[in-house]
Amino acid sequence: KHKQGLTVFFTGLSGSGKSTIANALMVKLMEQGGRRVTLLDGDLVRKHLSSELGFSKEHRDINIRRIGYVASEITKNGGVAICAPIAPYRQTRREVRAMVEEVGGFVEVHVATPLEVCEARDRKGLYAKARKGIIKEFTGISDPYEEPENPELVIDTQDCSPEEAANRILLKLEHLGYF
Ligand code: GGZ
Repeated sequence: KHKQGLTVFFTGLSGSGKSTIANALMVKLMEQGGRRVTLLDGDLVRKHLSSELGFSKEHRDINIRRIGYVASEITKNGGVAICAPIAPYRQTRREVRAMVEEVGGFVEVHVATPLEVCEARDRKGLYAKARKGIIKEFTGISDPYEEPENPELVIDTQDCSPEEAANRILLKLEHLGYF
């Protein structure tokens, strides 16, 4: 297990802090050295891999399956893939887990910042637009988010900084035997 490839799969609402924590985790893993780390951030995947897709259930599922496939290839080759999409559907996350677990490790991290907090922060103004109906099918407002039932780790950003969150994940990875 020590040298095995691994996918760290974040899931959570828009503005929950997934990207920030994923970046902090990537920096820490790179500092440790040893393993190649690839960050598949939601925004960059949308730009480079899924630019033709919208936010219907069908399109989100295609997006998540693409991310899962790339993550499984990285994992198969002994690398570390960090993914940070919303990934709102339980069944689709389950499919990705199954695909990755065939070739290595899968660690699901639920960034469980409550909707009220994400909406109050509203860093990009998207929640305001979603409330007005300017953005349709917005996760948490007018589209579902199915909470993970058995994630390896739950992080609430109200009681820890991105730095602390990344440390908690590192600790978890050590306990699970990946490092
Ligand atoms: C949710 C949306 C939507 C809708 C645009 N619903 O906070 P952000 O801006 O930077 O991250 C969100 C990102 C979500 O893309 P994902 O690929 O992670 O979603 S999924 O996993 O469901 O495929 C948000 C922005 O895109 N965004 N419209 N309607 N988020």
